[in-house]
Formats: sequence, C-alpha cells, structure tokens
Amino acid sequence: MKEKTSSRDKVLALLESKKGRFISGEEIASDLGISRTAVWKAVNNLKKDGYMIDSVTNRGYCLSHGSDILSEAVLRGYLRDCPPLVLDVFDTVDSTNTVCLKRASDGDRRTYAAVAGGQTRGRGRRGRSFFSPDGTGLYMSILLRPSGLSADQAVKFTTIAAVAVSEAIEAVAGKTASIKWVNDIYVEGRKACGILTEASFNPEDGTLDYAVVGIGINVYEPQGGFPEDIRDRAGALAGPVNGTCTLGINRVLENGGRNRIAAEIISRFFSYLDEGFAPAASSVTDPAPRYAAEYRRRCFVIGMDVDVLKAGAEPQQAHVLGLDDECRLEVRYTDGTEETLSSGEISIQL
Ligand code: BTX
Repeated sequence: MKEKTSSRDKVLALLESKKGRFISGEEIASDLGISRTAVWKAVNNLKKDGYMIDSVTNRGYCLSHGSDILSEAVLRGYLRDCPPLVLDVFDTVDSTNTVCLKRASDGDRRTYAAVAGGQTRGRGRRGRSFFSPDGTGLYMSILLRPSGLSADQAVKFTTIAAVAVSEAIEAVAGKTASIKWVNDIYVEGRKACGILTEASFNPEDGTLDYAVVGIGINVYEPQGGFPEDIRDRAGALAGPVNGTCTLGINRVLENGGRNRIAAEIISRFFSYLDEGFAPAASSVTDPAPRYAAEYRRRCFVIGMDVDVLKAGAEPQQAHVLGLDDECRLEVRYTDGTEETLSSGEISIQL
C-alpha cells in the first residue's frame, strides 16, 4: 500500500514539474525506476482524485494547467532552503490555526505546518470569522517553538509573514501586493489575505512558549462571488477556476497554483525568520533587517489618516507618520500626542 502511494506521488511530482507538456509513459517509468504498468495505474489514481491529465497514444501524459489540487508531494517539490518541517495537507479542516494549537498543546516541539483548501471555522482577529470556502483559497498555519523570545517579539512573526506572503503573491500571480498594517495584504485595492498570529507564553518568565502564524489567501474568486458583507472589500489573486478557464488568462494556475504559493510563503518566511530575530541594531551603521525595509516599502498606510482601534476604547483619529525598524506604527493623534504602536488595529478614514 505504501509503495503504491509513493509511486502516485512521484508520478504526480514529475508531471507537475512538466505541467502543460507531454511526457511519455516510458520516460516516466525510466525516470522513476518503476514499471509502465505502475505509471498507468498511478495516472488512473490521480485522475480519480480529480487531476486533469490528458493521455494521448504515442505522446504520453500531460497534467493540465487547469488542475490546482493541494498535495504534500507537489508542495514539497517547490520548497527551497527550508528547515525540517512536518507538513500536513488537508482538503478541509475546521481551522489550520486550531490544528496547530492542538499540536502545540499536545507537546510536539517540531516545526510544523498545516495547509488546507478550505476551512469550516476559519477565524480572524477579535473573534471575527474568516471566509474560507473549499477549493478556491489557501489556508495555512505554521507552528513555531522558538526559545527565549519576549512577548513583544511575537508580532514580528506577523510582519515577516506579511512580507513573505506579498513576495509569494508577486512571484506566482504577478500582481503587486501591499500591506495594510499590521496583518492584511491588499491586491488591486482589495483585501486578498489576512494573517492571524496566536501565541502562548510561559507563566514563569513571560517568554514565548509557541506561536502559530495563520495565513488565509483568496487565491481564485469563489464561485458566485464573495458573501455580501465583504463583497466591497475582498479580492482574489485570480478569476474563478472552472472548466472554461483557459491558458494565458490565469497566471496563478500556470505558475504552479496553490501548492507553489504555499511553498513560496514557507520558504520565504523561514529565510527572513533568522534575520528577524537577530540582536537589535547596535549602531546607526547597522542596517534594519531586510524584511523590515521590505515591509515599510509595501505598507500603504504611511501618510494616511486612520482610526486607531484599541480593545474596549473609542476609535481615535490619527495621522500615520511612519514605521520604525521593528515595523511598529508611529502615529500622531489629533491632540498632537504621538504614540508608537507595536500591535493593534487601524481602519482607514474615507
Ligand atoms: P481580521 O479580523 O483582520 O479580518 C477578518 C475580517 O475580514 C472579517 O471580519 C471580514 O470583514 C473580512 N473577511 C472575512 N473573510 C475574508 C476573506 N476571505 N477575504 C477578505 N476579507 C475577509 C484577519 O483577521 C486574519 C485572518 C486569518 C485567517 C487565517 S486562515 C488560516 C488560519 N486559520 C484560521 O482560522 N485563521 C487563519
């Protein structure tokens, strides 16, 4: 049973690497060191799972660009320079953050990521829900167990993730991604991604025990559009995917779809992570970490008038002055007082 599963995944990874092109059954068999019958069986299993594979006599097999099915084998094939990572890929879960939180409370200390194609109870900040329909979005969470980090450093996970997501969107969808401090990514003026970091602290010394960084992206427009309550602000990276979606109009599909976006995010997130937690700059000649410069470049609220929202308090009008090297938001209130916000929420004044 195990051998059968791995042949299927190997064939899938090979077809994915040559997506849109034909490769003969003989070539697949010799590349993977399996029989042509095993190739044929693997292709049939993949077709049963919904992969769009053309089989043509004398040409072989071709995985269509129309397929965008999340798969651990394909996702792993796109990962680069990533630390050892336990990875689960689900069709649908309640919430990938919940999966990670449960794993953390069960005591697993390994770095772990949960990736899903839909969520039944996707959540945002302050008890809000995050619309997570099956098949058109990408929902993922990374469980981290760094040692010795103070509570105020947890917010860096959100800012590093925001940069990683923005870069991944640009690499795969070819569209500019901007950041609304602190945790939303906008594409073409609409919210296409939200990030929710949840953390637990050691009661003795207040250091971080674990953090879960959850990322939800509207990859394709959902069938029937977004729900009424978010229709005017939510957006996706690409149009709807259906039988009529053709090559050339959907760059996301051509560039590897959701598996590639997830892998780009994970790879970029870990590559920024080390520098994000380097000791604070000790002199003016020390440059700010690369992620902070990149975050500032993309953050579109600088210079805007906003409402600062704090739990249990009235919104306060403020002008955004800038971001410091830790990506904290520097604001001036209407009474002239200034504050540097390390976390929280703002809404843009229209
Ligand atoms: P947030 O509280 O900043 O944003 C939630 C708000 O955004 C909602 O109240 C609604 O107005 C709007 N919204 C809801 N769904 C969407 C959507 N799909 N696209 C655009 N706008 C929307 C942002 O919280 C953090 C969201 C994190 C979601 C990820 S998904 C993986 C992980 N698992 C999980 O349960 N949450 C995280």
